[in-house]
Amino acid sequence: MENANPLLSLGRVLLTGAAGGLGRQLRPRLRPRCTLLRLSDIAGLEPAGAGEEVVEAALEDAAAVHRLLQGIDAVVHMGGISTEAAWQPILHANIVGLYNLYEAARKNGVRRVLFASSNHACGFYRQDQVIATDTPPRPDGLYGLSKAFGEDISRLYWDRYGIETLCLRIGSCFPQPTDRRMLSTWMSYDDLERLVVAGLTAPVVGHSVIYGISDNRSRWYDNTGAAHIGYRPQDSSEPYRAALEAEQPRPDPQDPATVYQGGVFVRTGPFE
Ligand code: NAI
Ligand code: 15L
Repeated sequence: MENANPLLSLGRVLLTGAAGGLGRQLRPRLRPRCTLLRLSDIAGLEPAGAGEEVVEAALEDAAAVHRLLQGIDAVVHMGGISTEAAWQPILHANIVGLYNLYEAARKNGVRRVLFASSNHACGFYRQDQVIATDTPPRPDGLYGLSKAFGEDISRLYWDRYGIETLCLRIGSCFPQPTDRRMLSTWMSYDDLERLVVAGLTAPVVGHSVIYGISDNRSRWYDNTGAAHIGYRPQDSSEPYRAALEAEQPRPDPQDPATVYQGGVFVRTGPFE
């Protein structure tokens, strides 16, 4: 954690998915910078501390989501189904939930959203390709499809209502890379914080896409088109390479999970 400057106020921020892996990382990192940090999830949360509000809400509950966005300046939207799953939960949390979120943003006058998209919106690009911030989605499953929907609904609300959204095509945000694929997709928690703070403080976001990755040597993503966000990753997967390559067998080059950027997601499911 760094740059915890109490003079830098991010305003009144809503963090959804606050009980999740990334939400729990962001909570203490954002709180010192916000006038108010409103935390929400469908799952239980630690009680509110100073400068916090805790509100349990299901994303598919339109009235609850409307109340959630009242008096909010910006939303960091981490909530929802975060992996490949059956259609019904994805439909409720990631499709209906996003519609509810953008309608609530419009009705409450919220000006900016950071939307946790995913590399799986583009999982069927090949690992020997480098894709850019204007590369269209190529989802690798229902989960990736729901993230592509998020990128599209946020563009609609920018074009029509001027609500800014930064779509974070997050790679693999975990304490450290744990397989060969993550040498290309990994983002550290400190870089996640840098990315979210950059997205909340950039003077102009409009509707933009940025890849959520650290400064990895091997990469499939080119963030040149998102230079206006001012995200400067400082970590890298490289220090983990030697141990990972020594521990893990060379993958089968014919396996679709090795051919495509989405990895095993390209052959996961379907689920009923
Ligand atoms: P997570 O699964 O740990 O957290 C998601 C949170 O959303 C959970 O606490 C869950 O209770 C909540 N949630 C699920 N359904 C809900 C509903 N219907 N209403 C309200 N809340 C609901 O996921 P994680 O790892 O923290 O990821 C956060 C976001 O970032 C997710 O949207 C995920 O798709 C995205 N992402 C994460 C990546 C990673 O490497 N961790 C990579 C790419 C994208
Ligand atoms: C994601 O979108 C998931 O939320 C996360 O759990 C990882 O599977 C990540 O992608 C990844 O591709 O490593």
